[in-house]
Amino acid sequence: MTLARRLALLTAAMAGLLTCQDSTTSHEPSNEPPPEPPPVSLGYVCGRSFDIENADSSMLIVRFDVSTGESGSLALAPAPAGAPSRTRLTTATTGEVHLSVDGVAAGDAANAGTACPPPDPAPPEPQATRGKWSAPFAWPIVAVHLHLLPDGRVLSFGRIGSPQLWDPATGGFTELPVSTNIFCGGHTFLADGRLLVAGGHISEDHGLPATTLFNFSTGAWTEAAPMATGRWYPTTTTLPDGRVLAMAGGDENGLPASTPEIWNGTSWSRLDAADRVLPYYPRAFIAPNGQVFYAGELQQTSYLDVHTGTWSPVASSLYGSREYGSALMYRPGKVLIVGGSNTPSGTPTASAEIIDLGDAAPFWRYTGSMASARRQFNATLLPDGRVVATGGTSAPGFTDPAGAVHAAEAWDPATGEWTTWASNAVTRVYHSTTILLSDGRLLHAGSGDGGFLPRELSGEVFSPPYLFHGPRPAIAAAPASASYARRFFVETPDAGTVVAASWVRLSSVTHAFDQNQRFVPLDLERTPGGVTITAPPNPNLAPPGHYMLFLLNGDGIPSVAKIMQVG
Ligand SMILES: [Cu+2]
Repeated sequence: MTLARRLALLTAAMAGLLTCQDSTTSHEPSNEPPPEPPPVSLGYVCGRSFDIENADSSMLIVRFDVSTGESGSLALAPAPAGAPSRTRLTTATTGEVHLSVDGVAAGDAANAGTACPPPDPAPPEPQATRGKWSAPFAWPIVAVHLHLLPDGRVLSFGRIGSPQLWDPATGGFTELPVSTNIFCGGHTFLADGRLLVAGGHISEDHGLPATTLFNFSTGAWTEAAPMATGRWYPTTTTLPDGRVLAMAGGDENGLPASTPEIWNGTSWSRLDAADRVLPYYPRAFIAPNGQVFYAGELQQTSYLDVHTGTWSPVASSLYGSREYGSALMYRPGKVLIVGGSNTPSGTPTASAEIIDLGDAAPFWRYTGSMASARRQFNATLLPDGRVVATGGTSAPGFTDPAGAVHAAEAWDPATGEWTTWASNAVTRVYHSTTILLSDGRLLHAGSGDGGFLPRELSGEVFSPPYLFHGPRPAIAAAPASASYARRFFVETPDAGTVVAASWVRLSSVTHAFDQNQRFVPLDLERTPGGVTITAPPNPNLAPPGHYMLFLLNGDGIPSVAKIMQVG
């Protein structure tokens, strides 16, 4: 302790004594000197980043409070001999940071608002702004139906040939023969991670009533009790209680399968009250109120209450019908519909609309338009909650490859704007598919096996720009499962710089619509050695099943995901 510090303490103690002599209250003078300031220093770096130095030879836990209300705690590494340790803190919000250790102030630093220099002094490579496509690589079948399994592998099937399992880690394929023709079925993942395929192919517009289950842990297909009617081009939706709704499609006789059915785990029951003819592959999502939201392709969007079988109108979308457009729920209760054609095989649109089902009176409004009009394309969620459009055609007609769009485009919900990214090599239109892989890349495959198109026996992998922006945060450990409204701890060596976390439900896509994907932002608190995440309060926001857990740092760079079972 310095002499000045000792004198200051002595003066303070004497002042305390003098005060107490005149006092009739019980304020006893404290013989304890005020605690020494922790051996910690805080300095602003740039952006929302600060450096914290620890001069102590043992690990220290510090608490940080940002003037915006954000707070958390961090573990500071012990100081190596002769120099303090340094830990980077990136705040999620912009404000002054106050540090403390065991309630003792340890420093303040304002956010000076300085822009961070680019991570590399060299001019940025084009992939840092536009991303990068791999060369096409052989795929044994046309991947008309594409799914990310709970173990991170990829299942695909099409019209010709057996289903194929692809392991992104090795690039190897495994054939998985199935006895039912599940081409043109609808599919979604059950709460336990098995894939349910409803229906299948007899001929054009004529569907099978089959129920086919795929177990990723055994690689086995099994037949379960069939539906009451055949379905060709139906949609299946995993309900908040783990049951599955099957809607629409063509039946065995080529007539509309207008009565929805519900799978309870062993058998189907008809929802007669909900009888309604809908176009193929309805774009359906679980809404925050627990009902099924029908977002198209019809212009009139509506809720289906599966408990009563009642349809109720929500709002009419603005553009019109969106045949072979895409749709997704980009946040719980927020839906994007994009592209498609207002008349059958008509000229496609580049426009996109959004609705927030959390509004008192939800309504559709336009967001930014894509650079290219598209139909027969895919819209896919990224770990940061943006949406990428891939493939499709801008030409009128059912699937004219002359209008093929090769550029990927990314939509940012924060701005409503689309950004054009790099172009892939292969024309992928009708029967093209795209999914998010657990390493944050996209797999784009399929096209053909219909529509008088070439059979594209290949896949391409897209690395979005965020994979060229510097080191990725890592997940050292995360629980295998999570329960609603409960907290769970995710261990990461990058706790100081992780500012966001998300769940992305596994993809199960065909015909321009993913019946399973969904994006759920997660609340996180930085805690020593990791982050503590609070799961959403109920299954309406995240229906039971498997999700990729991503951590994202302050530069928007995602970790490799850990796949968790939510329920
Ligand atoms: Cu088809």
